[in-house]
Amino acid sequence: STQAEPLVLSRRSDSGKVQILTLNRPKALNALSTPLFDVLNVELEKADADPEVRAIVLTGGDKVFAAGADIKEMKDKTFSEAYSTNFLGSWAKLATIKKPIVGAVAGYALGGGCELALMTDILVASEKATFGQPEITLGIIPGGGGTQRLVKTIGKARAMDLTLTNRKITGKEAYDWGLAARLVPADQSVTEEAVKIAEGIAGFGALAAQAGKEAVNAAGELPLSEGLRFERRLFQALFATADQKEGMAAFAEKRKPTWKHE
Ligand code: CO8
Repeated sequence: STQAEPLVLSRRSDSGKVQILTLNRPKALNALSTPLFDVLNVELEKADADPEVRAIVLTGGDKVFAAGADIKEMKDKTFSEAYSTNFLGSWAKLATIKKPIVGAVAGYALGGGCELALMTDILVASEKATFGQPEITLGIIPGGGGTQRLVKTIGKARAMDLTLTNRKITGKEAYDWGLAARLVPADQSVTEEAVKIAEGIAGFGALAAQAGKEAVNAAGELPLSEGLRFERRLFQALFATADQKEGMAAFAEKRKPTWKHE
């Protein structure tokens, strides 16, 4: 890429506990590309490995999240190129990160943008956000997990509607349908709200946060009896942590806990 600006901006919140990653191709409405994911993936891995970072925010800024995969970059791809390079294979790293990720969507979250938003753990949407899967208008289908994660998140009827009709929904609808966890008024910053939420998570013990994320995500993979067993085993395991002793001692002593994250 000839771009001087990094494709993803990375900064730490004032507390030092939240890594804020901002998609940064404003002129292309943050269109997603393999070079962009190369940068994003490095930043995600750094944040996941850094013990000072307790939570991550993924945003496109307060104007647009991402208007999908870069159509200009992929329009001439052949099957053999796509297959031999495993096109999109590196685009789902985010879903493997252990630390909680708060997504912040303002403006467009279309196609791969919607799918990337679906990979975050807690999604904050602006009322004026626009979600959709316009792939059918291009002769393709969602390729970043959209068809699978939408069904699990909003149900088959609505997932089919988005996938087959190019229907767009607002942030308010995304919130009402359970795609977004929080709704932010149109005149407020989704990024600021997401950082606030991430700071809240960062104020708890890191092991409990990681275990909570892991257990909730297991529900999407396991049959109920196995999921319940997995949850109980993780619950029991947390009694081996200093944070469980500290959290419960602090409650009994009517004071604030001091987490050791161990
Ligand atoms: N790819 C490349 N460039 C884009 C894209 C895109 N997806 N979206 C916008 N741009 C560019 C435009 O070409 C334009 O560039 P230029 O100024 O050089 O002409 C610039 O961004 C501004 O866009 P517009 O002028 O079109 O802005 P408008 O406000 O008129 O329209 C829209 C905004 C409605 C969002 C319009 O840009 C649009 O329809 N964009 C394409 C949306 C789309 O079809 N997205 C789906 C792409 S396919 C996909 O995402 C496959 C998923 C792969 C898996 C991903 C896993 C995470």
